Amino acid sequence: MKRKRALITGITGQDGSYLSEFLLTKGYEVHGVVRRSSSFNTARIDALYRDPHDPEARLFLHYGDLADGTGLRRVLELAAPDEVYNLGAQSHVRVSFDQPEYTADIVATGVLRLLEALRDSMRVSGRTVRVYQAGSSEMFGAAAPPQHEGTRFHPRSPYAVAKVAAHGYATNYREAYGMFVANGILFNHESPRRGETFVTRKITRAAARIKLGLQRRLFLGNLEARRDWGFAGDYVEAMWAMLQQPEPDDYVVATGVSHSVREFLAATFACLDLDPAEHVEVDPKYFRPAEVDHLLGDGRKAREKLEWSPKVDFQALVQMMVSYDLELARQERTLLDAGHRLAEAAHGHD
Ligand code: NAP
Ligand code: G4F
Repeated sequence: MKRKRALITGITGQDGSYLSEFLLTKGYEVHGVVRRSSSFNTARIDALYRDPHDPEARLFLHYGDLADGTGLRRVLELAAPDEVYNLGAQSHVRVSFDQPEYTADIVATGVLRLLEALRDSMRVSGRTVRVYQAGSSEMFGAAAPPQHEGTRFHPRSPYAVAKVAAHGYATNYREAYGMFVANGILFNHESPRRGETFVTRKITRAAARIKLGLQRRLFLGNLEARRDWGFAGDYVEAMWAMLQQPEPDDYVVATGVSHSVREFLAATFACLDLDPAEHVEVDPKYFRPAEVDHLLGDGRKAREKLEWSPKVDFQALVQMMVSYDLELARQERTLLDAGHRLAEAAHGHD
């Protein structure tokens, strides 16, 4: 039987790495769009990569950017995917207030570029391609919890506004051209691979470094915001399941449990027997011009139609991230201590 081929934008990100792993395990040939950068940006997928000359290689990377429609068309031609997962984004909400135009270009117009490229490529090739669009619970913004597929969007940041536009484009291409485009509305999902400036990873990384004497203080913003936090490894399975359905649709993916940033902080510090009061300070620099106070997902539709439910709960997620960051901190400590010993030895020879 012919191998299925998937193309992933944002393959170097948190979700892209878990999704690649998942699809490779399922027997897919996986193609990924990688941005050119002055230093390597593939750390999260390096373990999956094999030289393309290896006949066993099933992961292929292509330079591309959601800002560059011509390049996307070329990648589509080369990869000839059955499924496209559009995960690429400037995904940091706070940064979107500093770079609103860029965020809109990648998060909203980037989707339009991809859908247009796909529409043409399907017409020319006669093949059908299924598309996953990475929507976000941020689109709900100020809407009262719990939020579900029918909840009205009330976006509170340039990022969220752009995701609402992207959601609209995806729905429009479904209705106008009959394209199979599924909108995932995913609530926050984290992991040891989470970017270091999102609040969960910022906390687990800092706590581990504090424990090993590598830093003393942690500065955070709003501690009262509540999020429905799940594990990224679970959530990518829901993305795939959406593209295996007979019809494209919209799905909320969430745990149905929310915690405050303060609770995440307390759970993390408790794992390491540390007291947040001794180390954590609030710095208004991290407040947002408009905050999203409470995200809590009602994921009944995904449970029923996709038969998806999360396997990792809040406490297990915190523990997983703390364990990983503690190991990283240990490595950092070891290097630092070895450096000190070398410096002392060198002094001894002065
Ligand atoms: P992430 O770790 O920030 O990864 C974003 C990915 O997008 C990276 O591979 C990044 O490449 C790539 N990218 C950035 N700008 C691009 C551009 N101009 N063209 C092509 N690719 C570009 O995000 P994530 O947490 O994996 O999230 C994946 C997707 O789900 C995003 O669309 C995000 O907005 C959405 N989402 C995430 C969550 C969550 O809680 N994680 C929840 C809901 C929705 P570099 O590695 O080169 O930077
Ligand atoms: O971890 P965050 O930056 O994630 P946020 O804003 O919820 O966005 C993430 O989840 C969305 C899904 O709902 C995704 F679409 C999006 O791409 C991204 O993955 O912030 C979580 C909360 C916020 O209320 C923020 O104000 O934590 C609060 N917070 C408090 N101190 C902080 C900090 N956030 C960050 N990043 N850094 C702080 O120091």
